[in-house]
Amino acid sequence: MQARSIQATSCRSILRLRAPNSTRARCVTRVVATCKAASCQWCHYSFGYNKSGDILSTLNPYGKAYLAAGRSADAVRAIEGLDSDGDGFKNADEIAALRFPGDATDDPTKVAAPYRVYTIGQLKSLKQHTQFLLMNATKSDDSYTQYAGVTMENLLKSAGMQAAATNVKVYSPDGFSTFHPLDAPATPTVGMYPVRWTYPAGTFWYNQIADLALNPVGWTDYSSPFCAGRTPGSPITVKCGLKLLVAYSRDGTGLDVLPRGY
Ligand SMILES: [Ca+2]
Ligand SMILES: [Ca+2]
Repeated sequence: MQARSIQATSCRSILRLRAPNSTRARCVTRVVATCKAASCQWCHYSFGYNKSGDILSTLNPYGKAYLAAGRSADAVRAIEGLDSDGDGFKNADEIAALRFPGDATDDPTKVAAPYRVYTIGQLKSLKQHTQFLLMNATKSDDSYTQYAGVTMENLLKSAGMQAAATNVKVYSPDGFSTFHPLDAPATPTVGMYPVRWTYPAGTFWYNQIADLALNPVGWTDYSSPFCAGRTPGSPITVKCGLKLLVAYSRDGTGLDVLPRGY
């Protein structure tokens, strides 16, 4: 399992580096003064969801070289001997070392931070947490859904979080990231989700206009079996409260994982 996970990390990194918008995850760290909300804004403040703007401004040197070479598997090979970011290491050597060939501050001499890989079985051996909530999305449908997993707080405790730790940053395989303070600041901001926090209890709302099962232009999926028996306006009770959760199942079904080999 661990070996496969390492392989997966490698492939995902290569894919991320091959993507023209590969700078998102790294740049949010370095331009945090500009992109305060999330890494989405690194591309979309200059290249919008409506595809307007200057997409070249979102590319790092490796992305620009990849674009110039034709954005293909052949393009990756064509530029592998270049040192796109000018840090003294060829692109291929950086990719092989799981470093970033478009980031001059990152190179194969850097030592990876300590990490721990969890299997699903190991996650299930930790204290479990289940919560039903409205998944309120911006670019896809909303849904009432029940998730099961481990709270981020308990996962970090299990992993041996350092006492001096103040926050975590969660990366998705495509490079997006979210920042989470361990504790809520004195003045929380919109969109900030602390780790050690119980979120306000929700209410179950139902509207036929919103129901995708009844209205093709609706926006809410009520198909979860955990919606059964709930009445509009009824409070949603979650044992131990809503938490920041590392979930592995949704409505009783395992969440998607990368296929073998990725
Ligand atoms: Ca380089
Ligand atoms: Ca580099």
